[in-house]
Parts: sequence; C-alpha cells; structure tokens
Amino acid sequence: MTASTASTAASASATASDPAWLPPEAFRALGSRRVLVHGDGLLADTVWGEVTAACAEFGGEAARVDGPDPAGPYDLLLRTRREHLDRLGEEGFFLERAGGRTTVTAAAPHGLLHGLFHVVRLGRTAFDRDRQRQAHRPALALRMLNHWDNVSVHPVMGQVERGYAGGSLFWRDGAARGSRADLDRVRAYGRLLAAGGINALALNNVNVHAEEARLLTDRLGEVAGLARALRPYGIRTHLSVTFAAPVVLGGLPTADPLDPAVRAWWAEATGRVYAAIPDFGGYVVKADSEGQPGPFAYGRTHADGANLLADALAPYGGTVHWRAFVYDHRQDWRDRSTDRARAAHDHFTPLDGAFRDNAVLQVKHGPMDFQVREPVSSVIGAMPATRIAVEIQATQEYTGQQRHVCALAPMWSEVLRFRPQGEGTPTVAELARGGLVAVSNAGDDPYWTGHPLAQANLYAVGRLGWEPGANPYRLLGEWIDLTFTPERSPEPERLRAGVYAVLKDSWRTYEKYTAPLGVGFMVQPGHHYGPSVDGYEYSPWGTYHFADRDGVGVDRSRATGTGYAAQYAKPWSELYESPDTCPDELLLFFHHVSYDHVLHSGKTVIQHIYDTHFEGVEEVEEARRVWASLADLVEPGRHARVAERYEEQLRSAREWRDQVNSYFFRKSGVPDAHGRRIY
Ligand code: GCV
Repeated sequence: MTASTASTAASASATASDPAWLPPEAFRALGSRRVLVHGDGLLADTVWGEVTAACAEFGGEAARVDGPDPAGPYDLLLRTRREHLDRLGEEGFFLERAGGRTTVTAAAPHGLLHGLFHVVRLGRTAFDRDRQRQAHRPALALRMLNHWDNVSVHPVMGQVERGYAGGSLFWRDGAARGSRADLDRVRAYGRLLAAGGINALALNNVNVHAEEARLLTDRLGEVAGLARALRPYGIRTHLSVTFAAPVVLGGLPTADPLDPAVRAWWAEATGRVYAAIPDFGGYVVKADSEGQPGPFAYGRTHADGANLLADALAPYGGTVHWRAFVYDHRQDWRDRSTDRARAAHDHFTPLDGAFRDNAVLQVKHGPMDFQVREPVSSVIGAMPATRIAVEIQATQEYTGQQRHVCALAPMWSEVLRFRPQGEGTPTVAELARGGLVAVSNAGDDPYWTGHPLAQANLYAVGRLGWEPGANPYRLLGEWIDLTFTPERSPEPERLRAGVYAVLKDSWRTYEKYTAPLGVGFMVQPGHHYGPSVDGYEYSPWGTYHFADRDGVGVDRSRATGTGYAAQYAKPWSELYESPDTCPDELLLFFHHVSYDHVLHSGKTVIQHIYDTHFEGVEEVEEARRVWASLADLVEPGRHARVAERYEEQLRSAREWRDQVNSYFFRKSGVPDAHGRRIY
C-alpha cells in the first residue's frame, strides 16, 4: 500500500464563481475523516483531488492505495472493483457501512466519482449508522445538457440563444475561452454538473450559424480544448452541426444524405473529430426546423438524414441526437386545419423502426414548445422501435427568463412519470432509452444562472435523469441543504423552510398568473418575456388561443377539431377527447369552450382565470416577503440578487394579471364574482 497524506488543497473548487451546490462546507463530513481512495485513471485522479482538497480543508486524512484490499484505520473507502461491471455499469456504485466504515465500491472510476458526490450529498448521515449494501445506478444512461451558445454575439439572439445568465461559458469575443481562469471555470462547471449527475454536454446552439458550423472542421481545436476541461468530471462533449455542412464547409454541390460524396464527407469529417477528441459523444441536429436545412430539400426522410450521421459516428461509438422539433413556422393563421401540435407525430411516427441504433430521436416533452403547461408529447409513446430522448428546457424561455422564480423539477417529474399507454405500462422515463436532455440555463454570470434560485433547476436535471422516480420536492430539499448548508446556520429550520417555501409551488404560481388552462403562449413575440395576449394570435407560428366573445381554447378533438387528441393511445385519447373528461389544467389546450363552461373544480372558466391571476400575484407577494425575512441568514450578495429579482417578478406578475384579466373581461363581458379591480 502506498499512501500520501493531503497537505495542500487541490484546485478543484478554485473559481471566482459561486460554488452553487458544492460549497466547501458541503464536504465537511467527508473531509474530517480518514479516507482511502483506490482506483486508477483520470476520473479516479479527480476523486483523489476532491478528497485531498476536502481533507486539507477540514482536517481529515487522505490516502491513495493501489492494492485492492487495504488494511489500516479509515472511515471511508472509495474503491473500484471491475468484477461488478455487469451489475453497476460504468457509472453505478454500491454504498454500505459496517464496522464503523463506509464503503463506496464502483466498477469504474466514473462510478467512483458519482459515489463520492453521493457521500457529499448524504453529509454526516453517510457515517452515522450501518447501511446494508445498496446499489445505485442511473436510470437513464445519457443525461445531457444542450447549450444554445453562439461563438459570437448574434444580432438578434445575443450570444446565448434564450440565455438569461450572461454570455457563453465557452466562447468570448468570437474565440473559445482558453485562459487558465476561463478553463478553470469550465472545469468548475463540469464539476457541478457531475455532482448533479450530468454526463454529456453539447457545446453550441442547435441553430448553427456560419462561424459555429466550422467547429466541426477548422475550429475543431476549440472543441477539443473545451472537451479537455470537461473530461476530468466525466462529461462527454457533443457538438451541434448543420445538415448543410458538406455544402457550406465541404464545398460539395449537395447535402443529399444518399449521395456517396456526402456520405464520404461526413465519414472523413467525423474521423477527424475522433482523432482530436477520442471520447467525443456525437452530433445534435436541428433539421428542417425554423429555417435550418434538412433532408426535405432532397426529397429524403428524416431517417435518411439521421442515419447518414449515425453511420459516420458508428465506427467510434458516437450517437446522433436528431431533434423532432419539425413543424411549419410559416403557417397561415386563417388555416384552422394545420395544427403545430400534430407536426412531430405526423412527421416521425411513420419512420418508427427506420432509425439506426445510434440515432436518437430527441423529442421536446410537450407537443408545442416548453410552455408552462402542456400535455406530454404523443410522440414519446408512439415510437417503440426508436430510441427516444426527452428534451426539457432548464433555460426559462417561457417560464420567467430567470427573473421569476420557477422551480421546474415538479413539472419535469410529472412528465417523466407519465405513462403514455396508461396504467401498468412504461413511464416516459422508461421509454426514454436515448436519455434526458435539457437546454442549459447557465452562462458566465457569477451565479451561473442569473437568478441564484434557478440553480435548483440545473441541479434537478441530472438528478432526475439519474432517478426519474425521485420526489422532486425531496430534490429541492437536497439542493437547499447543499447550497445553503443550513446546519451551519444559527437558525437551520427557518432558513431551510424559508427557501423551500419560496421554491416549492413556484411553477404553479407562475402558471396561475400567465396563460391559463394549458392554452400557452400569450407572450410578447420574439423575446417571449411578459404578457401579450394576442401577441402570437395572427402570426405564422401556429400558436393560437382563438379567444372571442363567447369562449377560448383550441379544439384538438378528433370529432370536431384538429385530431391531435387522437394521436394518443388510450386511455389518454379518450380522456382528452371530451371537455367533460379532459383535466382542467389542459382544457384550453384540447378544447374551445365557452367562458361559462364549468371546470371539474366547480368554477367557470372565466372565474378560474380571474381567481388564478389574483392568487398568482398574491403568492408572489408572499414569496417576496418570505425571502425578505431571510436577509439575516443568507449570504448578502445572493440575498440581494434574489430580492432584486422579486421586485421585477412582482411587477411582471401584476402586468400579466391585469392584461389577462382585462382582456378576458373585455371579450366576455362577465364581471369578476368578487368585484375585484379589472381594467
Ligand atoms: C434554438 C424555440 C425557441 C428557439 C429555439 C427553438 C428550438 O422556438 O424560441 O429560440 O431555437 O425553440 O428548440 O430549436
């Protein structure tokens, strides 16, 4: 046995950024003990660095051993044992405690890293009682973030499309970040992501502009540099590519997926990528969508397109994530038969079984576009012979743009636990064999996410990907305990309960004061912040609510509407078909009803709209008050940042309330039953 005792802190946590859910304090329980690490390779070195840093900080002792059965006094053993690979996979681990020792056994260093962060999450409880051996293994093998980062600042979208946390973590002034401090920050980001359970990341925007396209070829070195910074934490790098790459980069006359020269071009380009980045994850593609090029131009299917890239990646074990977000964004609003909600199902379900094994169809969780309330996309349950990845949006494009508190884990949890074929059949998480993908909400803001409480969403992505059945409120509590370390606070319970209170129902609060009953949009066109009830009503984007003097909502029934409800299997197709059985929260998504239609709640639609909008604002007022009451317990900078954002949230929520209520009062002429102020 070789041993070394930690004397200096590793630089793992050295960063100017907020430590988020990995403050040094979170390592106290581990760092004050005698810890043995056994394992080789880059990720085992990372574990060792974490352990030595923690022990240096909190007075523990760290030793690294190369024999499989170390003797001697220790409290925590972190070890690898290859023979458990079948049971644990590369990322799983066993945790047990007996005879005063806690042991993490992984089959591979990646599992050791996850085991380490699990011990951090458990804190003191990892050491305070015996535990029988328990296996921990991620439910979803791929837990990926998609960054919508541009290399340069885009004239309309800024540097990070739909980004609300500053500029890109990866590029600045048109070049990849390469300074020591920048790369430390990328590494610190990878560290946070790994601690939440993320294992893959696509660096750049799915809308691939000219400069970003070149990341695949002559700018590949930038990708390799960023991949190097993420690798020590087990994050594999992926790239968004343009389907037109053979034309725009290769100078070929066509990007036709069946053309031999095109196939050869992709094979060669991909070979160069793997020469530079041997553990490269693969490509993400947005094709034939919102102006991005795709196979339709050549009369080919999306399976032809996806398989072209899958074949290029296959020799290296790479994967293409092909997005299903394909719809007509130049629709005529007068045309009531075209329904954007149907589009992905209509395009893709006929192709079930036609995709290669390493082609994953990446489907947004709802049929429209990340609204605060949508049904689960019908595509997810309708393609059993295709590997599906479910895409969620951590960046809060339609949920308050990180100026509003909106904890999304409860919504994502509902999605992941939904059973598209009904009771007794697989959940969305079980069907998502291609993984869970989230659009990242992080940027170069010192708090990573603009709004410090939006960190909870970033944290929840990986945790839910690892354990989709986890109670989302437990995960919120976990994030609070790590981030705010309440046990070090003079008033742990007041701190914990206060932060929990402002987060817990924040998604439903946001829903209350914005677009009602699943109808969606009503946002200001373009930037999508703030209310504009008719903002998209006469637009080409396929996002309408059809409010008139008698009623509101989109008829998507089979009998009289667009037929979207019939794209579901039973029981959902039947449940959604009739306004009598459709769940209240989705009523206006599936039906056009009169304002005096009575919901299951017993309220009329119009009274529901008024009540929820008044309640939503009251809930924001209360949350702001609770947050203000925590001023003495929360680090001042963080407290002030959140307090300031509550002012804006409240202003905006009142604007939403007044515009939505006034709009529907003016349309319907029905007064509020409680006589409250409507303009
Ligand atoms: C990256 C929505 C957003 C776009 C985004 C698109 C997508 O339409 O508004 O900014 O583009 O979704 O998911 O591709």
